[in-house]
Amino acid sequence: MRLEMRLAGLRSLQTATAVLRNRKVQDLPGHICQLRAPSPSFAKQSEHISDIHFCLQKFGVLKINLGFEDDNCDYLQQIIRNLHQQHGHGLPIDHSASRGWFWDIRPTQKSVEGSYKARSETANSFPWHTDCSYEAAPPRYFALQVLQPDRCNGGTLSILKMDRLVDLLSEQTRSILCRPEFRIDVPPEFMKRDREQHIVGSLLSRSSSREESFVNFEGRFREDIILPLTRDAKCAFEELKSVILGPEAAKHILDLAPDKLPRGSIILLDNRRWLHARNQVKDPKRHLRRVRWDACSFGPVGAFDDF
Ligand SMILES: O=C(O)CCC(=O)C(=O)O
Ligand SMILES: [Fe+2]
Repeated sequence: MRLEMRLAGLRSLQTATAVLRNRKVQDLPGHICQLRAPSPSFAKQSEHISDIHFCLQKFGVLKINLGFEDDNCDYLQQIIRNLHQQHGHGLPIDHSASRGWFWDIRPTQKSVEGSYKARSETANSFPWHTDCSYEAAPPRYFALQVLQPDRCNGGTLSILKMDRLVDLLSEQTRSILCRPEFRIDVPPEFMKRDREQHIVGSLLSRSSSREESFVNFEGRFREDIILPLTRDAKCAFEELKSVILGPEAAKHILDLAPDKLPRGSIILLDNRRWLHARNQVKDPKRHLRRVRWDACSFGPVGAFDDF
């Protein structure tokens, strides 16, 4: 019987993970499910693809441990094609003709004067954010494959579940964050001539999950490019920021240091249900490869389009 069907009706995460553990999915501390892909052929097995889809839907996070060398990311490419074919995920958007679906995250040499480097090409820390928050249709999922972890005690990826933050917000703040009263600027390195330089939208969106009876929230966030457009939005944004940086949220942060994300591991995340951050990269050879897929529109769009 299919895993989804066996799990239908299960209410608690603990029960679900216990069922998963009996199968071939293990649980990392902090409830991150792990799958093993012992050989490249796993990318073609529909049961393996169903397990990945299930974990992404249920938990919004999953770690896959590869049992083989794959610096070309062929396995990852194949599972995304199969998630598309078998479970309706949208395919990634090409970064460019030469880079295709994949983007290298690693510190590069200084860029040519006047041109901007993407921040993923620097060694800087990234505060809490969701990817592509400035897009009307941000990708639902992204994956990072570790080619070279940071060997100098830097470059740790941390994740924080959106629901945990929303629990800490007042009901009024939640409602305001769901209103399209925020300007979100396209960062300079992604600004293209003749293209929108900002969008106006909400930071939260209520989504009724198919499996659970309660409403949960999806979010987008990147502090340096968000401008609240009303007095209410400004207060709600301040509350959200203080909750993200506060002691209660800190209890729920999962730090994925290199011992948890070694070479050959892939972390897959729901970009709307988890925030992520990275501390400063110390190893100049740290190297991850990123792919983002399943872009779809986020929440209601702007009533303040003239801002
Ligand atoms: O380097 C990392 O661990 C994460 C990078 C990241 O968040 C990004 O490129 O958006
Ligand atoms: Fe990111």
